[in-house]
Amino acid sequence: MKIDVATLFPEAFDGLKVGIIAKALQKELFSLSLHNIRDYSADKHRRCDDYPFGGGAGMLMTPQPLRDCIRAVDPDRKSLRIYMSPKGAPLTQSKVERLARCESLLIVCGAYEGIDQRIIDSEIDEELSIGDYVLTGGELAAMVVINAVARYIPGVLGSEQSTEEESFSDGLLEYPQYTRPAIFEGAAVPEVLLSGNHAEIAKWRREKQLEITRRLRPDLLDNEGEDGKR
Ligand code: 58G
Repeated sequence: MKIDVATLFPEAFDGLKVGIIAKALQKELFSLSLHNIRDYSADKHRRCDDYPFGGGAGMLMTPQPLRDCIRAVDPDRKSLRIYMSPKGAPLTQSKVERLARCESLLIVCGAYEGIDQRIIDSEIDEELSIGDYVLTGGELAAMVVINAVARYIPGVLGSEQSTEEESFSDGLLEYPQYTRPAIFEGAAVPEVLLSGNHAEIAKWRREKQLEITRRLRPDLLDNEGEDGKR
């Protein structure tokens, strides 16, 4: 998997240079290339912003540097081109799985009050949102996508961790988990987990998943899981 990012703030992606994602980049399990949109500005002052037609507060990203950056990075339109935006389609675990199956992604990060609509219309394949809130730039949202996608790349997670057996893989919330000691500040681990009866443990976990999902996220039970996984 190859991931390209177009951004005015490549330094923001230092946030990916720690932990499991950093290790995966070192191991070259996927590549991450950051492209500074400002380097593509034809303006003598390298400006990338301009006033919105029709008026209104704030500035927009001007189309020329974005178009030239996107076309330089992905000249043959081989990448799935994503623009991070609060009006994008919500990012879900099943969308993450689909993105992880792509050969290459190009994630475009906006700034100011957003980008010229003509760039979205002519250069972007998908507009994605990480949630119903506005950020000052698309960088944090792009890092969320990259982090979530990276977990599906073979070798990124340890063999003991799995993307199959986790929250959302069946459209339900996770069951509660416990480690040693068996009693902590007077609170005991549920007896069944110490029983060694794996059928009983599996049954208990599934019941807990349903109970917790019913209580905290009943909306998730309305369908049969995002991709009919239940
Ligand atoms: C209003 C203000 C609309 C992604 C700014 C668009 C990006 C939230 C998300 C923008 C983002 C999200 C400029 C800054 C997009 C542009 C960017 N905010 N919820 N902000 O995924």
